[in-house]
Amino acid sequence: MTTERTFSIIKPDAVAAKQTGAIIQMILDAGLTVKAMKMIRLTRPQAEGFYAVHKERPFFKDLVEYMISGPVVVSCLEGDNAIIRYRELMGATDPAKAAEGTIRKKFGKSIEANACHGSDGPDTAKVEMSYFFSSLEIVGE
Ligand code: DGI
Repeated sequence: MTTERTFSIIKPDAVAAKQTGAIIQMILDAGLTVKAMKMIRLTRPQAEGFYAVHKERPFFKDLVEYMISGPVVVSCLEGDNAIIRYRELMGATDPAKAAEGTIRKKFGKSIEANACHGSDGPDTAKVEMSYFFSSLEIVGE
């Protein structure tokens, strides 16, 4: 087993629906540890930069509008194989296709307003954590 860190966003729909606490509890119950956490409101350039990989996709403009529509809760999570384990806990991108017991099945409203984000690999996890957190803000660094 490898201890890893991953980056999470509780997205605007879930924060607005007062689901932040329930989602954090699901993360903790899954055995992941929170190493850093804060609530922020993304600016347009921050959201565009974060999702730059999708900038040619037809849904990019809507995705950015949605991500800046309200506060989000960003965090660094740690645990054995944290990246894949958090992806499994989130469920499929489209909540309609997400497995029972996943965050997106429980709280996702649509393929866009899907409650949470989690890094998809070790390289993106590093980039995404440093996009939002300095090492001073991460417990144990
Ligand atoms: O890593 P994921 O969040 O599961 O999925 P992703 O990296 O493929 O896409 C990033 C986000 O973009 C996703 O959480 C929601 C949005 N998205 C992805 N595919 C579609 C989409 N939004 C719309 N409206 N339509 C899509 O097909």
